[in-house]
Amino acid sequence: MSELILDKSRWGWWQSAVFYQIYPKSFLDTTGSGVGDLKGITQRLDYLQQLGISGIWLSPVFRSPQVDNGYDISDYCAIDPLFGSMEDMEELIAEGKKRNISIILDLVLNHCSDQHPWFLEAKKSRENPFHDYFLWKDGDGITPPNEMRACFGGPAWTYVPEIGQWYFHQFAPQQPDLNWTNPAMRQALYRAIRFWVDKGVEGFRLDVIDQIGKDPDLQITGNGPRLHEYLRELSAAAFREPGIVTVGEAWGADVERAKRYSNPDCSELSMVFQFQHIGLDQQEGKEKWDTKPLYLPDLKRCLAHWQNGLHGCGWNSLFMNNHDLPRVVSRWGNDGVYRVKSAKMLATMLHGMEGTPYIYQGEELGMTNIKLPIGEYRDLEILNIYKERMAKGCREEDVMASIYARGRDNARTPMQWTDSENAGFTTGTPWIEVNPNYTAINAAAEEKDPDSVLNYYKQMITLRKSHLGLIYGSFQLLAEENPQVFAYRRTLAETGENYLIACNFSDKDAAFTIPADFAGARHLIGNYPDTAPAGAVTLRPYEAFVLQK
Ligand code: TEU
Repeated sequence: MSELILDKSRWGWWQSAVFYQIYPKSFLDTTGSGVGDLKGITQRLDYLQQLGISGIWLSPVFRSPQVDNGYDISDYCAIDPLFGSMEDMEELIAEGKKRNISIILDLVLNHCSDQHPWFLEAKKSRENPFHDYFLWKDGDGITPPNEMRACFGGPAWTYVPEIGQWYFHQFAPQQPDLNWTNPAMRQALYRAIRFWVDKGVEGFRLDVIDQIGKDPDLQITGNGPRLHEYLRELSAAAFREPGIVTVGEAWGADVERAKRYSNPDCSELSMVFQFQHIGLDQQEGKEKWDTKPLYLPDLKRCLAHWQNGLHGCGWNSLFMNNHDLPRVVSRWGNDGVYRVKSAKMLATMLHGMEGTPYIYQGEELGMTNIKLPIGEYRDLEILNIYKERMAKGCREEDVMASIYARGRDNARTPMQWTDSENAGFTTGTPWIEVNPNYTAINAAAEEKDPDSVLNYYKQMITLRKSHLGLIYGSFQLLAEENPQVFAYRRTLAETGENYLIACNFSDKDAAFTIPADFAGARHLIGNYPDTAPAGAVTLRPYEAFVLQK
């Protein structure tokens, strides 16, 4: 059945797919440089095929000064030598296709690098043809044009004394914002995208796409007035083939907006990453940067709102973590004694819903966050937070506690392949510390252990692919106020399929009543060996299962 649904020439194939995010710096190093590379990804395609995924979202591998690990692109049509060559990319695409694994590239279209030739030209003079590719304001170099702050700290404006103007940047000063009001700039981006489509790339993740319609004069960053107009133009110009999958990163998306983004008329994108369930703020003053403790009823209500809001008129992406967010087992699960149980529970909760699931590398192993001394962190966001808060007089242990909870590098440590030195990630010195728990948590050990998190992910992915109701069924939240249990039904009227997904989010027993119509139901998957009986039951710590009736 899955082959039928996963026909990649058809629109919508990605609805039955599971995608896997690779953060290339930390995946697998084949040269001893200490940094992962494209050849390393090609080497592990068999591993990914066995996992059952249909596509790889590859964080940026384009030429870049790497100020923000590739999210600062200096050439959209070249591979950064750090990761290998164009031939390596062509080989990855071809080897991926042999295994029915699509390559989805990460397009950073809101901004580029200050080392991009466009910007180097633009800052030469106000008359330069590339000047208008960026957003400028006249000024004296002392007072920025307005109060806007950049996401990684400091003002959103940087002065270029040679031309007496400030340029606008929502992120680091080395990431100048592109001017989307300029049609020539937009066409230049579309040409770069077509370059990759012609190479066989089958999809794109669009970085901070809801920020392209910014208007610094009006102090607007996300959801600008022309945003959806730009997206429709982009889609028509660059994503013409029905098989191309697109997922936009949209921190500012609510359900109403997401319906427009993921409208089945294909006028914009396939789907967006929305962040309401993640419960973290994007920017707006870094005081709000800290993680919030999980309150399960809120998470359930939020996800239910998205499930029901997009059913039949849009499409959800399902994810719990990525390269910007804490590892989920450390955040919503339990990375101590219940690590394996809670990682499986979280997988059940996510993969049981309607939408396209995304797995962040290492999540399938139950990899955990790391805590490092400040000097071992590499991420500019962490380093800025540390500097800003220390300068304000915060206590160092408080600053570090925030960083341990939310810092991006905690989830960016190398993939744990084996129990040998550096987790089998590199023969050199890794660019960032390997989590010392690799001796216990690694892919080689999990492949051999039938009860591992890895083998559970494989089963869950297989289950999804072979049950239409888990892909397309409607969603109904159960036991909304229960503070420990997240349970829901999935129903596909056309085929008469009914599913019950029940997940205990706590390390205590939890009472739950299995609805009467599930008496005698089939136990499809679960993280405890024995089947739950019907009626009033006790869910054991982090217990999760899927029943079918
Ligand atoms: O992230 C968008 C973004 O706003 C993040 O900065 C996020 O708010 C923050 O990391 C949370 O702590 C995208 C990329 O995913 C991220 O890696 C880039 O740094 C950023 O855009 C700039 O391109």
